[in-house]
Amino acid sequence: MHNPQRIVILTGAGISAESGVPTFRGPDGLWEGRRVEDVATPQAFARSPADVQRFYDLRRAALATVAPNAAHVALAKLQAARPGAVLIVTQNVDDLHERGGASDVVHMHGELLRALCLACGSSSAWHGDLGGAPVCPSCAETGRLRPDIVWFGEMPYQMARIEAAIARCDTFVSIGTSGNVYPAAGFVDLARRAGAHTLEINLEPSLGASNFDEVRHGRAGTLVPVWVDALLAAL
Ligand code: BJW
Repeated sequence: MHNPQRIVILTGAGISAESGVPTFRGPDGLWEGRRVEDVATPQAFARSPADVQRFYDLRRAALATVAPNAAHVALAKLQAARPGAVLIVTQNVDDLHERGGASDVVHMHGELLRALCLACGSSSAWHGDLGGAPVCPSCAETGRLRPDIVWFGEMPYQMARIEAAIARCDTFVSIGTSGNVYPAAGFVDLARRAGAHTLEINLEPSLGASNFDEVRHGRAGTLVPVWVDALLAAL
């Protein structure tokens, strides 16, 4: 791993934890006693749209109160130092990679700050609440906007681009994800098949930790800058 040319970095909720964004499966990972698997589904939205809109309205509002941490900033520094060589694929729906300075981020599970119109299919930047039946900025229909988030059973975004990048990467790094959710949890296997060096950086061993060539366990805000600085020093 002295001079990697093509790096794919997968991030999960753990990278934003030190910014104050709760993870999904940690001790604070329940929302009013419900698991994310019971709220983040098209079925839950069809059953109780107001409830699900409130879940996301609260998280969207909370996003304005948090800031990127040292791990987000370090990954942005790596991307800037190696233009075109580093793809960040995040499962997170927050915008902390972008606010940390990253330029090329794939949000495979969507974005809190976008709304998807069920009438016309367009995705629009959205910073306010979605509860209360707002109007779609594209087609002017009322009450047809939902969070532009990938729920269980829905296809994650940009899978072709992600899989192509992993198939030709020489380094794959997974940061702050528990390995519970597919297809992201399977990316390490694709990377190994491509012959890449695989590294996990996580607070504790993830479900798939044994599939990585190298594991570093601890806080992302500490370990990610150390990894990035060592990589940049070796160039
Ligand atoms: C730190 C830290 C610090 C803390 N420093 N680390 C049976 C078997 C296999 C698959 C399936 C199955 N049944 C159904 C499926 C498929 C399903 C799935 O995987 N279900 C599982 C529950 C089994 N997946 C889907 O439905 C996906 N779509 C799909 O598969 O489409 C078909 C397809 C076919 C073929 C190819 C491609 C696709 C869609 C998944 C949508 C996930 N959506 C969510 C919610 C929406 C977003 C939102 O509301 O915010 O996305 S679920 C939730 O989990 C969220 C996250 O992005 C995702 C992953 O969570 P993450 O990031 O790993 O967070 P945590 O909390 O689990 O872990 C945090 C980690 O950080 C922990 O390990 C901590 O230790 C660590 N940590 N502090 C470093 N300071």
